[in-house]
Amino acid sequence: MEIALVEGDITTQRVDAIVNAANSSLLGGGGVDGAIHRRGGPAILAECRALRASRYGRGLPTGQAVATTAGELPARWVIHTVGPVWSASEDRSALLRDCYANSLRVADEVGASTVAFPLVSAGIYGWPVDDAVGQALAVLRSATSTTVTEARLVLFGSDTHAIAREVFEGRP
Ligand code: AR6
Repeated sequence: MEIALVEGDITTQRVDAIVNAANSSLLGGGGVDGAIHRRGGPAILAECRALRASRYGRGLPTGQAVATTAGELPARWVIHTVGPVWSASEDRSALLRDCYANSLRVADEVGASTVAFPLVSAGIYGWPVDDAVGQALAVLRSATSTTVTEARLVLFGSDTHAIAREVFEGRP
């Protein structure tokens, strides 16, 4: 699997699936979640509501992932995952890695070969950007049993992109 780092807006990526940093409600929010629902149109929310009415009556648990249509976006699927809120006193990094591992598994299930990821938890949920990149890369670099051929980490803004590149290249 090729791992690419790009600076940009995930909603414009031409890939099979984009990952959404959602919340358990699956009913939208700010950040990348807000952008995806805004630009993807009402079909995404309609499927999210259906998921809440069926499989996820109590919401999507942190670390899990589920796919819906991508509505009017260039991608075919949105894979919604729920990152953990950053905590300085508790190590929640296993849950953050679960987000990437479970999103890859769902990509395999729907047959998505190219997948774009945002930096899950590194916005409103407060995760330090450098560590969020490290957790993402730990999963993506060790993914062996996936049919995904390209995992694209989409960094929003030049500062975030610069930090991600340093982590990617192993610079201190
Ligand atoms: N494309 C790519 N990355 C983006 C975009 C975009 N269009 N917009 C923001 N980012 P966040 P979280 C970056 O806050 O921390 C929502 O309200 C952003 O700069 O979107 O997991 C949900 O409903 C940051 O680097 O997600 C939840 O309630 C990264 O995406 C909560 O926020 C993640 O920031 C989830 O918080």
